[in-house]
Amino acid sequence: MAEQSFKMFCYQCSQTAKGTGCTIRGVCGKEPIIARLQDNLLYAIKGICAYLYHAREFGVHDSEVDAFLESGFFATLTNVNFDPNRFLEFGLKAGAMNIKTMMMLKQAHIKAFGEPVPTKVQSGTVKGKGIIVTGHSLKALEELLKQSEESGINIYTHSEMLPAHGYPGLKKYKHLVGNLGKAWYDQKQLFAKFPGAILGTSNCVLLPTSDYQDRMFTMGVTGIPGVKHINEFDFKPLIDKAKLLPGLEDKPGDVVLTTGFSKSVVLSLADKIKNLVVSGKIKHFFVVGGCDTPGPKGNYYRRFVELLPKDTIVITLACGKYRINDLDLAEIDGIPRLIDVGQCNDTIVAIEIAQALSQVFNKPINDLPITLVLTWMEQKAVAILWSLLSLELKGMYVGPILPGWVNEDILKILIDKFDLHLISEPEQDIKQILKQ
Ligand code: SF4
Ligand code: SF3
Repeated sequence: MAEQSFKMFCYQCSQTAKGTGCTIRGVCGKEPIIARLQDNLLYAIKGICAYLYHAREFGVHDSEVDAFLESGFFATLTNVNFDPNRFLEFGLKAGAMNIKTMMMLKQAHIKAFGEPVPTKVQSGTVKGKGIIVTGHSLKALEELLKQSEESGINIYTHSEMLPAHGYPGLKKYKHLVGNLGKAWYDQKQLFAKFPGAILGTSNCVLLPTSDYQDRMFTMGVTGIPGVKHINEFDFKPLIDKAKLLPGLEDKPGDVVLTTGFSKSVVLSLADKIKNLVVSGKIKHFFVVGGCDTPGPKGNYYRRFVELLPKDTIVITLACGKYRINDLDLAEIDGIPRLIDVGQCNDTIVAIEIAQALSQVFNKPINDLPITLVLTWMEQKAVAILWSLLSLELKGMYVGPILPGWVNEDILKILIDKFDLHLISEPEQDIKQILKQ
C-alpha cells in the first residue's frame, strides 16, 4: 500500500505525556491518524480476545494467535510505530488471526455439541419457573442446562444465544424451551418483564434497572456493580434464585424462528444450489447481519431484505439477524431463502460456505454473485470486518454508522483498496448491486 495514500498525518508526539496513544486527538491541529489506527487495532484485538476467551472455555487456544496479540498490543505503545501502513498490515493480520480464532471456536462448539441442524425455536413462554441466558458462552449454557435438568426450571435464550438451539448436544435438553426478545439492546424492557432469573455470559450486557437487578447474575469476565457473580460455572445460586421467583405463563409467541444452518447442511445442498443458479432460479446471495446498532438507522437492513427479488438467498448471522429473522421469505425449490448460520463468531461458517461455492462454481469469491451487507457496532464487528478484508473480499456494504476511528483518509483507503461501500438507501443499493 502506497504511503502517499495518506494525507499529512500526525506523528504521535512524545510531548503529550498522556500515556499510550494520543488523548488529544487533533486538538493540536493535526489529524491524529496514528491514534485512530491504534484504536482500530485495539478494537480488533478486543474482538479477537472475546472469541479466544470462549474458545479457552472449551480448553483450546493457539500460540500463533497469542503471539500476534502480544505484537499487536506492543504496536500500540506510544512512540513505537509511526507508520500508518504498518497499522493497516496489523489490521489485516488481526483479521487473519480472527479467522483462525473463529474457526477454533467453531470446531470447539462442534466437538462439544455436534454440528448444528436447522431447528425451529419458539418465541413465547411456557408455564413454569424460568431462567433467561444472554451473551455468547455456549459452554455456560451447557453447564446451566446440565445443572438445572432436574430442577423443573425452563431455560430461555436471548439475543446471541439463539443459535444454541441448533446444536444437537444442547437441543437435547427438553427444558431449553425457547428464545425471548431480539438483539442485545432490548434487554432492559425484556428482562424487566421476565419474572425469572437472568444470566449474562458475555457482552453485550447493559446496566440493569432496579426492576431486575436482584434477579440478574453475571459470570466470567462479565460484571455489573450490584449484580451477583457466578464462579467456576457453579450455577446453584442462579437456580436457587429462580426457584424462589414467580413462574411464567403459557403464552405462545407470534413467530417461530429457524436457526442452525451449518456448513454441512448448506453443502449437502450444493449440487441443488448449483443447478438453481445455472437455471437462473437463484440470481444472487446476500450475507445480511452483524452486530446490530440500536435506532431507526438499522431499519435499513429489514427494508433491504424486504425489497430483495424473490430469486435471492439471504444468509444471516449475529444479533443483526433480529432485524429480519421474523420475515417469511419462503423457499426456492426447497432451499430456504433465509439461512441463519449462528452467532457473530459463526461468520466463519458464512466464509466457509462462500469458499465452498467458489469451488463449486470454479470462480474466485469476488466473481460470485455474493454481496455482504453488514451492520457493525463494536469490537467484535471490527475484528470481523478485518477478517473479511484479510480475505480480500471486495464490494462489501457496511453501516449504519461509521466507527469513531474511521476518518476521511482511512475510509478512502478502505474504499479504494477494498471497494467498501457505505450503505445508502436500500432501493439504491439493491439496484447498484444487482445492476438493475
Ligand atoms: Fe501529537 Fe496528538 Fe497532535 Fe498527533 S494529534 S501530533 S499525537 S497532539
Ligand atoms: Fe455483536 Fe454484541 Fe450483537 Fe455477537 S457482540 S453480535 S452486538
